[in-house]
Formats: sequence, structure tokens, C-alpha cells
Amino acid sequence: METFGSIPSQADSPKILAEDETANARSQLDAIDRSQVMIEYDMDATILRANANFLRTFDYTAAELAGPAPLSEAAGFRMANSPVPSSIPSLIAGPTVSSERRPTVLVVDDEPLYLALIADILGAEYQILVADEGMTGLQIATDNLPHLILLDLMMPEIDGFEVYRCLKADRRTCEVPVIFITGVGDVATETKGLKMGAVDYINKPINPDLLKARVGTQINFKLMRDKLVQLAATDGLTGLANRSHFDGMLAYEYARHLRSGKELSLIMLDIDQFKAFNDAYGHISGDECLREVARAMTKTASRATDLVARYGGEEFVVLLPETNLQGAVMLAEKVRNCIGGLALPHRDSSAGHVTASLGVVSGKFLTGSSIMDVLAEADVQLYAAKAGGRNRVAFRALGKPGLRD
Ligand code: GH3
Ligand code: MG
Ligand code: MG
Repeated sequence: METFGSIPSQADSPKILAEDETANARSQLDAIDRSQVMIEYDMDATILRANANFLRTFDYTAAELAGPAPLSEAAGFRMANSPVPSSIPSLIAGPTVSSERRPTVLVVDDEPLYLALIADILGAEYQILVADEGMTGLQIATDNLPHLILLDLMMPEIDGFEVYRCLKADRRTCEVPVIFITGVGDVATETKGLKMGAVDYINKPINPDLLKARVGTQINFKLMRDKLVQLAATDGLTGLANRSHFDGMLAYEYARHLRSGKELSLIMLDIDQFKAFNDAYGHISGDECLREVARAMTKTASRATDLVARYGGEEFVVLLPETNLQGAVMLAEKVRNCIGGLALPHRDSSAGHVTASLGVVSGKFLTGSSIMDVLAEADVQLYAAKAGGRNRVAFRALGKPGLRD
């Protein structure tokens, strides 16, 4: 057994809890005398022993205290998927990220007491991740993208302000809201935190009801914001990324590709004789056809980095970062075959079913060229495929034209 994270008791020697010690015990957290607190964990994050002063602050029921409860269960801990070593490894180590749907809250505090305390207060409603120092917190935040971070300001290695700056400077974590938690409690520090962009500020000692209320408010905001961001990026008919999201991602991937020098590919797809399809079968069938084509494209372009989007009307695009011409043309052919394989009847099409034409552009574009060059070239190739007889892929890489039947 390994013991760590203890705050030595001055008066009481630590003892295994008995029911009668804690039954009906409830005191205000403000009353915690930390010199009287003792808490010990084993390697499985089980609270082994704690003295009554600490546990009375939690309103435990007798049943919960019948035996030492694993912190992971009692407090709703999710073991974070982080390789980062920590002085309390059992609280953050673990192989899997749970598929649980509860919102996730990351607590970063150098005092194990507060990690356990906050986990206990919030654990019933949220999945709780913990880190006992800033660097571990940053790593867990990046790996798990929690819905909210409770960040202690006073920590020995890097303080909360610095952790906050790092979170905001990283594209992956900059949208995660942060509540500062501190024992400092002066107006200047609070103002500084809020001016930096923290969404709220909570003082120690922690009042459980206040903590729950403030966390609840911020979690609701975050869930609502996530929903809006998702809606703003989604095409309502097909559920694919919409034009606006695609434009943003193309700009991002294009800039990244200029830096990395790795190839970037783009496929532009247009359904053949779709106006005639609408005329023959009606717009409701036309809409269903667009959804079917979207599903076929998503199924085919399945790499995590591939982005399938509706470009407009019956035109779609696939953005393929770090993909060369050969790979992009192969994928375009797969998409074409998959759409043909749907065998959606189309009496005005020469194939007798719905088909699509695709233009592919691929390469290492030079600094000084622009996104418009990439889009324009994909468009040129799409029209070459149309001119070549439709239901085919045309492609170009750095001035090497080709056409495939
Ligand atoms: P081509 O083979 O040259 O691409 O011929 P086309 O008929 O597909 O091309 P055209 O651009 O003439 O027609 C596109 C049609 O796509 C016209 C429009 O009614 C239809 N369309 C665009 N958006 C939607 C939509 O959201 N739903 C439906 N049902 N039809 C749409
Ligand atoms: Mg069109
Ligand atoms: Mg068309």
C-alpha cells in the first residue's frame, strides 16, 4: 500500500471511520480547520482513512461510510487518459476514457484535500477529472477537453494564471471555460482573473451549494454554446459540415500545409443531371437523394482528418489533409462507385441511376498561392469530368493533367 496526499493531523490520530462517528454529521465547510484534517489514499484512489473533522464536512450517509468507498465510484471520478506522471498518480492514471455522457469537470489543485472535496460535492452530477499540478492539468485538459475547469490559483510549480494563459493559447483548449478557485480572496486578484477571461471566481473555503450552483450555471452555458457552435457549422438537410465550416477548415488546413510542406488534396463533387432528377421525381425525393449521397460520402471518407461538406446545392467537397494525388483519386473513385452503388433510379441519366462527377486537385501549393487557386482548380477538374461525359473523376496535381473513365 502506498500512502500519499496526507495533511498531518495535529490533534487526532487518523482512524478508520465508524458509522456512529459520522451519522447525521454535517458542518459547514467554512468550519474546516485544516490542521485537523487527515486524508489518505491508496493506489486505487480509495479513501483509506480520514479523520472525522474532514468527513463531517460531507454529509455522508451511514451506508456510504460502511466501508472505505473507492473515490472513483463515490465521487463519480473518471480516470483520465493521461500519460503524465503525477504525485497522485492513482487519481489520474487509467487506460480508458469512459463513454459516459455526464458533463466533465477538471479540477486542478495542488491540495488533495480540495480535489477530494470538490469531487465529492460535484461527483453525483459530473464526471470529475483531477490534477494536482498545472502541467498535468494542461495535459488532461488537452486529452479530455472537459466542459469546465476549476483552477486553483496558488500552486507551487506553475500558478493558475499561467495555466490559464496556456489553456487560452492552445486552439484545442481555448474554448473551455475556467473558474478560478483561490484562498487569496482579495478584490484585485479576483478582478485580474475575471479580466483575463475566467467565467467565474470561487473563494476557499468552498461552500458546496455555491459551488454546485456556479458550476451548474457554467456547464449549462457551455452545453448551450457547444450546441450553437455545432448548429452553425452543420448543413440542415444532410447533417454534413456546411459551407461556412468548410471555408474555415480549408483556410486552417491550407495554412498548416504551407508550413508542413505536406500534400493537401481537395475533391469537388457534383451530382449529374440533378435538375432533371428533381423535375422527374419531385424536390422531396431530390432532398432524400442528397441525404443518401451525403451518407455515402461520409461512409467512404472515414479518416478522422477527412472533412466532407456540402458546398451548396448538389455540390459537395472532401478536404483531405496530408493526402497525395494517388490517395485522393482512389478515394474519389470509391465515392463515385459508392454513389453509383446506391442504385437510385434516375430515368433521365444515361446510367439509369444517380451518378456524380468529381474533380480532384492535389499537391504542395507554394507560398504566395491562395485558397482560391485550390478551389478554382478543383472546379476546373469537375467541369472537365462533366465535359468528359459525367460519372467520372478528373484530376490534376501540380500541372500534371489526367482524366479517368
Ligand atoms: P449537371 O450534370 O451538369 O451537374 O446538371 P445538373 O442538372 O445537376 O446541374 P444544374 O446546376 O443545372 O442543376 C442543379 C439542380 O440542383 C438544380 C436545383 O434544383 C437542384 N438543387 C440544388 N439544391 C437543392 C436542394 O437542396 N434540394 C433539391 N431537391 N434540389 C436542389
Ligand atoms: Mg451543380
Ligand atoms: Mg449537377
